[in-house]
Amino acid sequence: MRVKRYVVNALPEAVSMIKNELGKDAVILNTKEIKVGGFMGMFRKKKMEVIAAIESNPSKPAAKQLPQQQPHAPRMNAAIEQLIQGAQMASTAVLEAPETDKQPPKKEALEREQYIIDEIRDLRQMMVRMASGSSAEAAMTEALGDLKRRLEEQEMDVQWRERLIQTILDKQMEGKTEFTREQVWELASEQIGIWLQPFAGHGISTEARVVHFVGPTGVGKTTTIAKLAAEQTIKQGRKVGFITSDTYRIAAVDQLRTYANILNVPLEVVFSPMDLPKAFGQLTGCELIYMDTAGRNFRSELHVSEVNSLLQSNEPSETVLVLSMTGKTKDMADVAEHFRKYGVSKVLFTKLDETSVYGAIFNLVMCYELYPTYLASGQTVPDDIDLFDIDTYIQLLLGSKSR
Ligand SMILES: Nc1nc2c(ncn2[C@@H]2O[C@H](COP(=O)(O)OP(=O)(O)O)[C@@H](O)[C@H]2O)c(=O)[nH]1
Ligand SMILES: [Mg+2]
Repeated sequence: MRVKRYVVNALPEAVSMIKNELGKDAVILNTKEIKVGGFMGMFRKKKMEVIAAIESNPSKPAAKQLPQQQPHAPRMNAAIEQLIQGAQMASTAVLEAPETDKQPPKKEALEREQYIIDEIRDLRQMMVRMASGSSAEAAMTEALGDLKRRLEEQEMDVQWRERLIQTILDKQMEGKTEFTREQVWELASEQIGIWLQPFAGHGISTEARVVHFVGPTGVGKTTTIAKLAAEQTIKQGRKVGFITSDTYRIAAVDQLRTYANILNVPLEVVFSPMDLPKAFGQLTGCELIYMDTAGRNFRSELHVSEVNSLLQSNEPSETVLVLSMTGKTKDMADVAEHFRKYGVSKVLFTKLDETSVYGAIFNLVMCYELYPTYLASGQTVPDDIDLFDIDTYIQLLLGSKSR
């Protein structure tokens, strides 16, 4: 029989040392609290002395026999069993030993037995906690993996994706979270909500008498104007007027004129900024004027500055950049960047019905500090438009929290 003494801080520490050095068949014969070090009897540290033994023909150390990938739990259980065995042996040995001078008295032996039983109970609890912790961690890792994939699919910028994941990991470290997919989704939506909050809920200013709509060709400016005008005239009972400077395409004026006729709204056509004062003069009776502009190659700053010259007015006014969700990310970013330079801060996204990828909204809002006003999701005038709402948007972005 080979016997070895270990001095450790706590029992679990000894268990792994014993298993490595003496193998899985080793048993713990005795444990006791001791004090070591110090100076003249002071500053001594509490330690634990563990005596373990193995039969003379021991099996190989357990750690080497176990495959590398073996999960923790079975090894833990083996360790618990071993400890119980060891403790039983130790306590039986102590109890059955004749009471010679060298043996501890019976009372002490009983106390020691109780001590060992308590230790084992603590150890078992600790191991159960560790085992359940590792399965929760696996669930967390899976949920975070799902979230990462979702955000990638949604084309959320990588820097924001990483920040979001980090925030969730931090929460996990603080122990403030469970590890389910639902919980991870909730944390993600809470954080995205915090980021978007400063930009949401503004809509188009009710103070503005003139609202200009700018943006690339075909994004849906004219259709959007018709939708908003219908809402203002029919539901709010306000007097609305239209101005269009989109004279590049013959059909463009006709398109707005058709809506103007349906809604019974006056329309003025301007060919240059010089025509603007006259047009405003014609619309003095209107509480609200929507101005349609021609879509140009707004990836070029020159065209942006050109349209900007049309937007001058002495009235309280606001300019809304219209972007289609079917546009390419890089093109949308270029347009947003150019218009941002000219002070345009409101944005309206169209054609949400033609995509299932919504990250661009978040990216543009955060990157250029744009205020999302409305989301349009269809060709039907006036129904297919809604005020931007954070919760609805986050729901689109993150999708269902259950698989
Ligand atoms: N699917 C879809 N089509 C839209 C939406 N908004 C506008 N459109 C369509 O996009 C096309 C271009 O719209 P238009 O208003 O003329 O764009 P503009 O050139 O920016 O004025 C038209 O066929 C519209 O019906 C939308 O939210 N969803
Ligand atoms: Mg148009």
